[in-house]
Amino acid sequence: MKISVLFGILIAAFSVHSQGTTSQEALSGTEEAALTSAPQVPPPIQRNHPTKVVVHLEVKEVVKTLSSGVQYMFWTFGGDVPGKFIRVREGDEVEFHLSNAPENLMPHNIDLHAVSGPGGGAASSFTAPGHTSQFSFKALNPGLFVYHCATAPVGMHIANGMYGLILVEPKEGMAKVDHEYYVMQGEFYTEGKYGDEGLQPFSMEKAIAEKPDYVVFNGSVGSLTDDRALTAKAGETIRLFLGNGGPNLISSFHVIGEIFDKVQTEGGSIAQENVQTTLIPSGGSSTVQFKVDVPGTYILVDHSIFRTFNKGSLGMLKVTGEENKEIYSGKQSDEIYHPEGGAIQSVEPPKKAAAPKVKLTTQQMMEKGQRTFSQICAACHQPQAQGLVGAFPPLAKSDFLMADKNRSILIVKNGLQKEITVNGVKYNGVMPKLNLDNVTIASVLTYVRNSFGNKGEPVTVDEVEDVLAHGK
Ligand code: HEC
Ligand SMILES: [Cu+2]
Repeated sequence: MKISVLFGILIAAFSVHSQGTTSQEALSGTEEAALTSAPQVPPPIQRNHPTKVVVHLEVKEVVKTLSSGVQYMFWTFGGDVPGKFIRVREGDEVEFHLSNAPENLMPHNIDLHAVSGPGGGAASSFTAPGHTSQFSFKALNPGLFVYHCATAPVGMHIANGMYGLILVEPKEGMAKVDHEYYVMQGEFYTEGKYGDEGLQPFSMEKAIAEKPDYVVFNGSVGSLTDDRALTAKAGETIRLFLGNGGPNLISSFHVIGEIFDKVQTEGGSIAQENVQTTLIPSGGSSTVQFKVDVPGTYILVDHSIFRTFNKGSLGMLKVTGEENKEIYSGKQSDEIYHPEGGAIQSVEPPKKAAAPKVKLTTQQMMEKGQRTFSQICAACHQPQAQGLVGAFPPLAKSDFLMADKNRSILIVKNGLQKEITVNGVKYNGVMPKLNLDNVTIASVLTYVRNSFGNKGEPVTVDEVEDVLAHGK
């Protein structure tokens, strides 16, 4: 008798407890997710029940400023690096629509670390230019999660800026703060050195060596400095949602002049207190919270400090308000922390040059072809066109390439997806359709047919037009 009563109480206690820890709440309603660009964060979730959240995210390949005078072809989730911030609630069903803009060159997908399922959604979201894919997942675990592109070559897609954060708020909500901001670190690997001007192609070699030229917050040098700094007033509380896209480096995130009152290490649930520097793994996150007590400019850094002063990982938090001499009695000055590069002016992305009416000389086509090769083809076919065993066929001394000029024009125009044999080795991969214009196709083929040990006639624009008109 007594035992069964006790048992009943235990069962009751257990079922109450289990309701509190698993997502048994009923799903109701549908809403479109509010997405924001860094450093903004969507507003806290007011719902006390899970719902269906619809996310529309568009991948765009865009030329933007990496540093003053330096442009880069970024691959983005939503037009900027990092990608849009997504905020949902524990237990929500997320219906994800990934669109790949028609003018893009590459296929893309998304792996969200908040997904419980194969690839984090990667295979289900694989999307060619001009297409939209849809898949759904249940946000089972609360936390701050990274998402990124996972299309081959994965490292290159991440290095070009394809990462962002998704916050799954715990069902009990998060403590109120005065400001929430979104800051995500990432490295860029360029052909030129830090500061070399112009449009900089991605360097696969430096990426493999893990030697970036740029380490930045929010996609560019100076994204959070001067009039783009984060702001607050003395006495206010701040929460930073921090992410690290990598693709290689670990961040030692620190705010000069502040101590984090709370840190949810690696974006997890349990808060650690009174922390100076928090490690953010590549492909990981950290949520930090602190109160700013006195006015001044606080500097956000990766405390692997050469990155900060020589590669760009420097941001600012400008705090206004009343001095409090008891907490800090000193002359306020940010001089010694002033960024060496100075202010960044935003630059309009250069317009895509219209196909020139003038005929290029073979020499000019070789030069244009070389640029196209290093910006587009090298990522897969490798910098010396030597190919990658089991994945990408060589263009260097390729019997397949040199055997049929017309066929090579069609491949570069339309992509290729069938079994082929190059120099006696079989390949069966996917070369995406690259949306190149005829001058570019002629130039890049002229270049590859006369480089890397190949020797052949140039390919003219007339030949390309002719082959494409007749489809053979
Ligand atoms: C995203 C990766 C990727 C990019 C970028 C790419 N290719 Fe390819 N390419 C491939 C794959 C994979 C194959 C083999 C396809 C198959 O097996 O059906 C291929 C095959 C070829 C072939 C025929 C095989 C050979 O070795 O001769 C040529 C020619 C070629 N690519 C040229 C180019 C040129 C020129 C560019 C740049 C304008 C380029 N590719 C960009 C992945 C790529
Ligand atoms: Cu991608």
